[in-house]
Amino acid sequence: MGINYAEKIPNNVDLSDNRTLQRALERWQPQYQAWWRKLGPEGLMDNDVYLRTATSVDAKGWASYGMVKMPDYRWGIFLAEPVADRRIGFGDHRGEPAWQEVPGEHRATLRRLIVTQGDTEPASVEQQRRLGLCCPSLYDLRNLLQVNVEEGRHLWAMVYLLHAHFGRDGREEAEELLERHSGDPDKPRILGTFNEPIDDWLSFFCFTFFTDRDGKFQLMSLAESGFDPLSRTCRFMLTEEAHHMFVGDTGIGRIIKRTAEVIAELGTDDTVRLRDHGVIDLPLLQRYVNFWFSSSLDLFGNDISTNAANYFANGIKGRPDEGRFEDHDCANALYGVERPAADGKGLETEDVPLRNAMNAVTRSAYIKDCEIGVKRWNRLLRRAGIDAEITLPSPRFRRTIGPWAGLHFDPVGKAMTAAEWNGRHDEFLPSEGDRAYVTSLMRRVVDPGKIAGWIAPPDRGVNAQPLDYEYVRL
Ligand code: BYC
Ligand code: FE
Ligand code: FE
Repeated sequence: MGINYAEKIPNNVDLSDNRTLQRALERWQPQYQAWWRKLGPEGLMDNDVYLRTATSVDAKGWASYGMVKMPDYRWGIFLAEPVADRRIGFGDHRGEPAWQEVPGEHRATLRRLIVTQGDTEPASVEQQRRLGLCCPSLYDLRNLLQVNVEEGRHLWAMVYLLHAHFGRDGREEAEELLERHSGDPDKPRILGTFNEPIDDWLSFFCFTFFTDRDGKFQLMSLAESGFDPLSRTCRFMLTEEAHHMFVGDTGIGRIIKRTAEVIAELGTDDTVRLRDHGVIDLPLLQRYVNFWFSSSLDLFGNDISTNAANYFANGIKGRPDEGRFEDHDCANALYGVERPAADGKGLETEDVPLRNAMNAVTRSAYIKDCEIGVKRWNRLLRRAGIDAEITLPSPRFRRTIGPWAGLHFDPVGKAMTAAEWNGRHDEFLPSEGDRAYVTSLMRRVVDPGKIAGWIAPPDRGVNAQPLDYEYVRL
């Protein structure tokens, strides 16, 4: 399936065969461009950046690298190849042909899911817009900008679905996706995490590790959808998502490596001494992990959810890797969900209909995936001879969605009173002092091959380029 670069909007959906749709998207394009210039990466619109651009969806040709000024980036619309005779894989419509058009009765639901997904993409670009001003290296700057242009493309992916399948409502939603803004008190982004500031690179690496990974699991669930255009869009987005998580995983890994070096040099892990030497002490890293992990757990929605049950019953949203499960109907199965005990003390497990627990099922797969990365970080520490570990906090810790919302738990999941919490939360979450210290480290390093003192260099450059390659021409 080729891509027609003569067109204003690169695509593999035969856009030129549908003039009305093409014109509608060409009207949205300048609004997108204006949004990108205003709320995209600050101070970097006129620089050449070494970026990968999707040019086709097949295995070998989907990424081509070259120097591009970001406003000239070729944001396109790409769907993964169709699967011949694809059938709905789960729920009450299992075995029926997948839908190429939106079924009338599921229109509102699908629109809401697509808008929610779409809303996160520009939100993350807005959250990250000032990070270029304090990057630790040109290599990292380039990776940030790669993530940003791809999140921009993910917005295009959802806007295409809205324009192509939801008529006037869809066009209005597409405009509103550019009108809500991260952290805006009047028109915030839809989901909590996407209104949190990301002003330092430790937060950025935590976000790409934990929050982009929610993206991975949500996209996997939507890739199972009976609405085939949504499924195909999400399947292609997932190929890009892998790089975002790589950035977070290796970013934190390199911070740990650098801290371990300084601990070895000084022969102590004393926090004050480590901070004197300009590195990120492990308890500080742990508090950032606690913050972003707990925030990202909320993104899976309620543990017990009639929305989730309806999505599943109706073939709209499945489980990640639905094919791995044996039972694709789930109408008669139960799933144990933890919740506060009825007597107000401790917790109990309630067996609920599995369809209602799909958010909890997806969340637990997500937690397992996070654990794999954390194990890798801890291996780095062990190899450096350091007797400390990074851990994921309990799923009860600092939740605002689900059965634990509004209650207080420490990171190992032990209940606390509100008064105890108020006295101790600085032990668990970044304090003002922590944030001020991290901010003090954020000085821009942009000489090719140079790197800030709080992070180790990467193992290799991008696309076989050397580490001192000029990834961004400033
Ligand atoms: N903050 O029945 P429930 C990504 C709302 S990340 C605020 O449990 P459901 C990316 C919920 O909307 C992936 N509100 O909900 C990453 C509902 O509202 P209404 C993004 C929240 O529907 C990094 C109400 O609470 N994609 O791509 O089962 C960079 C009842 O909840 C939150 C998706 O999320 C929250 N955290 O589950 C760039 C996929 N959580 O209807 C990009 C699409 C829940 O009562 N979205 N609520 O007004 C969905 O599948 C579902 O909407 C959710 C919620 C999983 C989010
Ligand atoms: Fe995305
Ligand atoms: Fe992402």
